[in-house]
Amino acid sequence: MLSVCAVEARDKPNIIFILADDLGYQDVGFNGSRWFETPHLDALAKESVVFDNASMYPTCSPSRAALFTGRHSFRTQVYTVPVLEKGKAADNLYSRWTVEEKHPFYSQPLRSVGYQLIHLGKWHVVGPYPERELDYPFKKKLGTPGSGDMSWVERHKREYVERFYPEGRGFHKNVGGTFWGDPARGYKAGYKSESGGYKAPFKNPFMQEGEEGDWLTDALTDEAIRFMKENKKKPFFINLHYYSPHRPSVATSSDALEKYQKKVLDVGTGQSAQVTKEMAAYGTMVENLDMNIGRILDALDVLGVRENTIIVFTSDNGYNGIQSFTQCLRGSKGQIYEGGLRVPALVHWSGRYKGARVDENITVLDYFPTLLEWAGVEDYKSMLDGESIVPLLEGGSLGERALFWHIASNYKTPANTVMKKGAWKLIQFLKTGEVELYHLVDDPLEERNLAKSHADRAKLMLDEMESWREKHSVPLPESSISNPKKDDE
Ligand SMILES: [Ca+2]
Repeated sequence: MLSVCAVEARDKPNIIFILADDLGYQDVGFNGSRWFETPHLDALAKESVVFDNASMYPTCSPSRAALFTGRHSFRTQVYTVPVLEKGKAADNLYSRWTVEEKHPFYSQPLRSVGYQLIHLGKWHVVGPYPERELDYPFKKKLGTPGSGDMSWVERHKREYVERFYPEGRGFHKNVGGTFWGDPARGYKAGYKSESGGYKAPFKNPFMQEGEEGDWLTDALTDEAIRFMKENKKKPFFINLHYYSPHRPSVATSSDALEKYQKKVLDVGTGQSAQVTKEMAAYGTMVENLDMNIGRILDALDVLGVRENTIIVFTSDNGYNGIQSFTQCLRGSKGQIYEGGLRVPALVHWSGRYKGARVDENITVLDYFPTLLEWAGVEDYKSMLDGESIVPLLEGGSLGERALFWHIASNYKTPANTVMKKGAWKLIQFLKTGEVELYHLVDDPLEERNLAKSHADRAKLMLDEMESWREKHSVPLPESSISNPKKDDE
């Protein structure tokens, strides 16, 4: 009986889920940039299914909570990065940082069917003080220890907090994952430190310290390759969630920095001729990330497991407006316009899927059910909000789906619900009730709000959005125009 199970487990594909942090849709060559240098990804994209309309949430925390659980923000109560939230309590449902145990992570069912799993890099789905998150909803936003304050470390290695770490969620190993949203947190000077946590010493208490000159992204890749070698005979799952290229923007070398500072204007994307030092440094980090993806691909070839390994590559939200630019999309990280939501996304399985570009909408919620299908998990009973994208990978369609984002706290955009259906996108701001309607094919820059000129379409979509909120009892901030409690006042 044991040997039968072993054979079945070995036949499952290996999966590598590579998540970049804050990498914009057009910060890669395969989506039209002539400024960024991503030769390995561009070559991979030619043999992959590339998604042109893959959307996440506009910030890290809600994207990662939704990715791991396959559930909407209002279920995990993670709407925005907690420390970034702005404004009065009445205008916000303040976010959790720690995802509660009642929401299973995809790593748990994958482990149950025989995968060997490692998480590397940014985790961010546990808060610094989970014990302060018991009394929900919160009266004020959550806080965080200052940069360089390591007083939380020992507490996080104990039982109560450990359960919210990768090993408590089904992974066999964690390298570098903690509550940190960026790697500079070990340094008192934070973003102003020369290292930024990218250059050793990393000061990350959840991974082995590097030697002078080591680069964090390279070190995480080394650990991923080691794990592949150790587990090449078993199905492995590598959750390679790089910290890079999130701020702080640290140049990989002075030569690389100089190269990006001398770049000429890319006419297509508008990526700049007068580049800031920050953007040049970010360019070096994107190039380094791409080089590391090349290393992963080479390792798969050397181990002879490429044919049976699925690679997902994407980013957790749009580009940070301080680090990058495109003239082809509106807005950036933190905003619900396409520059904030849309990310590069590809799926590669050389043994199975042909290279193609897909324009159907997919969201962060679709990965969990897709992973279950790849892993052959047939008896998963827990609730999921997305759909497997396997039909799209095989040249089919998922039909015209209504997709939703509910962001009930304020950061760069006031609290809102967003709905996409085909090329149409409706935004309702919760406090004012103001509505914006865009046709993303005719108007990719979201410059023409059609809410008045296409009032019938806007009403139809608003009705569908309100029914969706009603059906799922989606909570609203106290000051929301649609909040029934507000009407009673
Ligand atoms: Ca991010």
